[in-house]
Amino acid sequence: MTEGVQTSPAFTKRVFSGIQPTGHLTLGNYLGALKRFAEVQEQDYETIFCIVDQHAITATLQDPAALARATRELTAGFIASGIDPEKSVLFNQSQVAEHAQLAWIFNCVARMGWMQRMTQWKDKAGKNSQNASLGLFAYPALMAADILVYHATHVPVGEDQKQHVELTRDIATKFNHDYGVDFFPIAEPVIEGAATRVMSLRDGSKKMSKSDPSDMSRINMTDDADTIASKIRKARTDPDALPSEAKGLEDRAEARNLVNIYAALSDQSVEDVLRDVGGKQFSEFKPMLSDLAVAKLSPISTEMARLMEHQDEIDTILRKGAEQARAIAAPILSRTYEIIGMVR
Ligand code: AQP
Repeated sequence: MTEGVQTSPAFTKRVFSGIQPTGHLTLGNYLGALKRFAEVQEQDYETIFCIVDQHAITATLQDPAALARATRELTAGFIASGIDPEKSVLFNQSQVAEHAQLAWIFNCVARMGWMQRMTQWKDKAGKNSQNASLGLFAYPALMAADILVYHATHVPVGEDQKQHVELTRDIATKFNHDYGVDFFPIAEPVIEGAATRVMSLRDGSKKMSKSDPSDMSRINMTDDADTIASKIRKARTDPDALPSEAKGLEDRAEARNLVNIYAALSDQSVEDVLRDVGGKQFSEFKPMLSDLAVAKLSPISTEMARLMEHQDEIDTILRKGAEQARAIAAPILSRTYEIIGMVR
């Protein structure tokens, strides 16, 4: 057996998660992912975080200069949000070939029917699925490889990625069963906090997304204080005052979204927030939310801008992270090939 690779269920508690460099980071990425990553880094886990640039080319052609810039900006976003490259492995996916190599194996494990059921595939391919890339269809197999090439056991994500982590579990289970091994862990999605699904500021039924054509639908981590305040002032709401209990938000998607954002940014429960703001009109609540968002996000965007002036340092961090990542991934891939019968 390849040295250093566990095949028993006693896997190291290891976190893996990634973000696509597909545009400016949003408040949704921050609350659903980055803020959580910084928290788990301080807990009892090994932590591996990845800028998934190979996923970023699945939906549309990316301008090469924009992709390179977004990769560095996202790295700066990770660091400014509290990911410490001395404590966590931080790198971009394309520097570690093992992701794509294991993804090929998983393309042969996953079934067409599994992929066709993925809601992200249906949303992103839309009505014109014949014209979507094969990469977009196979996206979840690459994501499974991202996670399993490190034998990661825990995957912190926003609500929208839960289905992909479940598919990762299916792939691991089928591989283990097909080859009669207990080799890949059955990774757990970790979906916690008040803002696991931050919604668009313009439409409470749609996820806040980097690629939404309307910039007013999202708060970007690079927005300045005036822009944040203006987007929150113009956010869609209803005419009623805020309720004092969470039950009162049930049929009020936009109001619920703003309260969830407030709760997540202030590290409080929704119930605690409503105890303070219940009865207030949005004309009073929105400025409170703007002040809080600016206070929390400005230091991060200032630090991101500072880091972006030192691109060589960012590139060095990514290269070093990739070396550390390869040291974990290479023996796991090698053992995978042995299990399959691929001569080494
Ligand atoms: N609105 C959101 N609320 C909570 N979490 C979110 N995440 C994304 N949007 C929200 C979480 O951020 C992590 C990285 O996501 P991604 O960039 O890899 O892909 P995505 O989920 O498709 O994010 P976007 O912003 O919608 O990107 P585009 O527009 O490029 O598709 C994941 O953990 C995700 O759950």
